[in-house]
Amino acid sequence: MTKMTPSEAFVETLVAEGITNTFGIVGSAYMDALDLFPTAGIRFISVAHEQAAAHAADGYARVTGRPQTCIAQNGPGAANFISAITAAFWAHSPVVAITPETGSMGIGTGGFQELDQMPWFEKCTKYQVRVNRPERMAELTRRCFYMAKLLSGPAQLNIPRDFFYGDIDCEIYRSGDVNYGSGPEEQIKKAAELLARAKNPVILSGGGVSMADAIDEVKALAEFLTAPVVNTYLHNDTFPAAHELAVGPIGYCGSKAAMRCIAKADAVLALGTRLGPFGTLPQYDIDYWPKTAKLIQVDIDGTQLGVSKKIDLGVVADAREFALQLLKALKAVDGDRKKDAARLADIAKEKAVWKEELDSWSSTNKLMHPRRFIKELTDAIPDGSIVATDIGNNSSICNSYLKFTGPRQHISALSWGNCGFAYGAAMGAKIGAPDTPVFALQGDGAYGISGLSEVMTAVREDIPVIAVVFNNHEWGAEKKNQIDFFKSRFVGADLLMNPDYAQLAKDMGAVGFKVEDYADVKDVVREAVKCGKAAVINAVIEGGEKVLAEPFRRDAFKPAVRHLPKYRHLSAV
Ligand SMILES: Cc1ncc(C[n+]2csc(CCOP(=O)(O)OP(=O)(O)O)c2C)c(N)n1
Ligand SMILES: [Mg+2]
Repeated sequence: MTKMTPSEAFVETLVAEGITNTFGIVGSAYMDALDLFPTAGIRFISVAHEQAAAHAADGYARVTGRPQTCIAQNGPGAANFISAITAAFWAHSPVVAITPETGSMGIGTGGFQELDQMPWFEKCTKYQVRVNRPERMAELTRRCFYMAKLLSGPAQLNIPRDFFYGDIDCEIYRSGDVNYGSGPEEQIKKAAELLARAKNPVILSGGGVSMADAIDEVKALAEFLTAPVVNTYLHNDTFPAAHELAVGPIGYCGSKAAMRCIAKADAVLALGTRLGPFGTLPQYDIDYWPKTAKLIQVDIDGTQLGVSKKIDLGVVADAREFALQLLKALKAVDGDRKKDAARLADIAKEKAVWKEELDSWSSTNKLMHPRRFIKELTDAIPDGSIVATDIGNNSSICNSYLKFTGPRQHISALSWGNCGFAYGAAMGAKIGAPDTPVFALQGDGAYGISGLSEVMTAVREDIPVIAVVFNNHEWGAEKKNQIDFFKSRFVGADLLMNPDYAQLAKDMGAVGFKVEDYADVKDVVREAVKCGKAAVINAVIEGGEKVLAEPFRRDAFKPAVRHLPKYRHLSAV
């Protein structure tokens, strides 16, 4: 036991947990601890809005595979975390949100910046703790890191601000590691038998595969089974796109090849995925989910097994460990299995058909048709880059085009679907992978929510991310709904008077590029990567009815019914 202050215990525990960077906005509530950060070797990255701090911690955690932190002033600062922490929750990303709060003697009195922060974070964290005595600072800080790893999601460390002060005796050490292992032997055997019997086994590779660094193991499994590998929604990095068995992602704006391949499955191995319902909805009028196929679901989060689909086998396991043992078990039951040439040919055919169709959609020479621009952009992004994608029509169109070489490269908003995700996440990703080009792909609307102001952060903190702003002068994804379901009556869907984001970037000290011709895209991307500074590419693209992709939620709309005479003209029926 060593005598120290709770601030020292807190900071020393962060150091023991490997924290070298944290994101936030300076605040009096934790200033006594903040003062120690530089000496402790912790860089405090000062952002423009706490939402970006939490997205950055999330992006950093996804790229490094280790818990990362954000910290905020009590009340309004902590409240600004909420949307981003929820994104991390659904991404199973181990973010430790540090929320100093009102002093312990003032809780419940309605003092300055008072917020009951525990219920606020209850539904978006996997674990919460309020430090209830200063003596427990190190223990409960450490606990948050352990729980974030164990439950693979955000943890909240809530600290009454007066508990940073005093003298305590404590011991500093690192929390334990977590490994879910391969699952019970009989389940592995059952999975092997099920897959060995199948004529058309398909592997559905989820975020857990990327998080467990299980690509090689999935590759070996897929090759043994001659099984096409489908990525789950917005997890395009869970299998190398160049592999002959890679067929791309299902879900919104995904790959028709993936959808057609999984539709033919008589057994699906869903690895490292909760099978989120939005990610398996019909798309392009293809109702691809194979309802009669045997379904094996493997995830470290047992609470998610069988939630959205009826499963034949649910295994709580680490994707990598499970895949390793499954291959051994498959070899034991089906050792003579040969490469299935007919299936390989079918997969190649489906991929060729989809490529041809997508190319035909993207081959217009009309200046700055979004698909043509996005094709040029995704071709120009160097192999191995990390790409953070936002939510919007154009960032979703990217799902059809984005190809990755390895895990932890596609950092997306997933089914939390919040506009304003990408820039903060990209900043965190860049901190985690400083030698890798990192892109943030955002619509003009999303960029305005959280992007534009964070360029100041990237400049100030020298975080050279490359933002691409799809500047179509509209909240395109929502405008598409108004086109399809409200006879093009636009309310709040236009973004007129957009500034020149390239010029604005320059004014903020970043490098700015304006692209109005797809022929310039490759050069601009090359320049942006080369410049080594925060860069913004203002891509002025077409918008509107002719170019917008399918709406997100066709499934959820009903014809507009208006009974009152004053609204009758707005009725669709
Ligand atoms: C925080 C948040 N607010 C609102 C929405 C609803 N929404 C979904 S997509 C979208 C439009 C996005 O527009 P933009 O970023 O310009 O991209 P575009 O669709 O034009 O490509 C909106 C407003 C959301 N998903 N998240
Ligand atoms: Mg837009």
